[in-house]
Amino acid sequence: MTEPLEYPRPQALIGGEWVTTPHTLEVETPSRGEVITRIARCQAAEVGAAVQAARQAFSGELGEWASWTARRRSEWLLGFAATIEADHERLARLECADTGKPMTQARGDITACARYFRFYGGAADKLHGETIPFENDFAVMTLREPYGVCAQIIPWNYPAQIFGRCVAAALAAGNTVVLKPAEDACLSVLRLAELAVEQGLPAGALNLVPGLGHEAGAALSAHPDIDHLSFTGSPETGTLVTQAAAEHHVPVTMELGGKSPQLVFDDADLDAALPFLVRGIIQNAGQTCSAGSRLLVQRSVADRVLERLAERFSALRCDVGEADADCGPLINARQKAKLEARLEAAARDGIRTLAQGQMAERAPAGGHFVMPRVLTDIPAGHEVLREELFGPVLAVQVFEDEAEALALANATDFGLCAGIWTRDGGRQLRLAKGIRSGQVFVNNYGAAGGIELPFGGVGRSGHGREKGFEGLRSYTRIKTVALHHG
Ligand code: TXE
Repeated sequence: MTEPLEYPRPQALIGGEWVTTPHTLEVETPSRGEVITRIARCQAAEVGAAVQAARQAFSGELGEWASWTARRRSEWLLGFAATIEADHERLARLECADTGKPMTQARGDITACARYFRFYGGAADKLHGETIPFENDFAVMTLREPYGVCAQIIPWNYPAQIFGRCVAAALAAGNTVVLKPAEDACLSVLRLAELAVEQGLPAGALNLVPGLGHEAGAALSAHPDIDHLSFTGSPETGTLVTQAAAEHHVPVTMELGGKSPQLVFDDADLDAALPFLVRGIIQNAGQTCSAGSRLLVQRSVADRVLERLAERFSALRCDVGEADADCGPLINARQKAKLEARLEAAARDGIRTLAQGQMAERAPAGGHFVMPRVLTDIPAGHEVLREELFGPVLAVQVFEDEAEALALANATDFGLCAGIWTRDGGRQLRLAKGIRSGQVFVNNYGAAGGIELPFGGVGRSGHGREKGFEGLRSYTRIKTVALHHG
């Protein structure tokens, strides 16, 4: 028998203390649509206190964070990776209950979270500036300094992974953090913060202000005393956050989603490609910024690919996260209603559902499920080709040749990822260079999440890079010191 799941406290973490807020918010499990616990509802007052604590921790007035050397930070982060691994199953169960994602995916997310702490722990004491040859009577160096107080606003689709990506990098570089997790899913993040406190992270280094976007999120992005802001979410909210940060000239990193294509040519290894075409869009029920939501397939191979895709999609089963089926629910009723309205409009416009999955037998009712599906016969420029649907919906287009494939791939305001399936080496390189996006995968998709690989978008997908060493650098700024020694 599985033990009952213990939920984290419905509080905020401010200056090393767990703080109760006047109001709290309900947390619903998307798998059943039932309330399972509550979280704190921070507002401007708590956000202000958290920023102040982070500032004091950075300047040395609070706790001992400011005195920690890079090596000490490295040791703490490496130790924290092990702590996450030791709490792996509980964290995965929280992530599964909170987001509805299948247990296997939730476990993978916690493993990735631990890997971020290990990667950035290993990198913390290897980050350095340079010396620059200049005139003979000068010594010039660059110092790579932390920004100071980093504000981080993160979404609900990968709470633990994005926590790892942002928090581990910011702390490794010596910053302090005020993080606003998403109201729709943040239980794993709260548990991670509990573990960080237990493991002796100095007061104020990490502060957590759960709450609503237009309250806690807006207060944090508009706060005059933050030094850097990292946001992951929708382009619309990204614009609001950017505008608020611009008031105080705060640099921002924006990770805003995508409409990423996978291109399949007639010389592709279809056996290798098919699992990636399916997984690329059903993972996390399609609620993944880097989802491969468009399939561009060469006409000469289109029938064969579509037939095999239809077989696979028809065999997909949806169920509650704990049942570990192929696909879980969407995060909430609002996202489900939005997607269903778009699918109904698509059907009215003559778009055909080639195949779709089904609910598993005996799956409990009440969850926010939308069946994974493949759409074909899509008029050029239709909304389902342009907008991020954020559901398990693959939109198919057929192309004749490489030039048309490239034009279709780039016919989007987004530019986050792309997959290219072909054995032709010249074409691999031409397309990798020609596609407008932050990541390109050749004969794979996603590189297994590659936490070491810089990640970020162009255009409406945002700007700035997280993950990998590039992500660590982006939590620092360069100071140039020119020393005239005569
Ligand atoms: O996103 P929001 P939502 C996309 C996806 C999805 C759509 C809407 O297409 O369908 O966004 O999702 C906080 N000031 N992505 O409404 O609003 C909010 O509390 C400051 C892509 O959930 O962008 C949460 O913590 N913050 C994506 C975070 O912003 C505000 C992941 C994201 O919420 C705020 C999620 C405000 N005024 C959604 N309003 C990806 N890139 O992976 C909200 N927030």
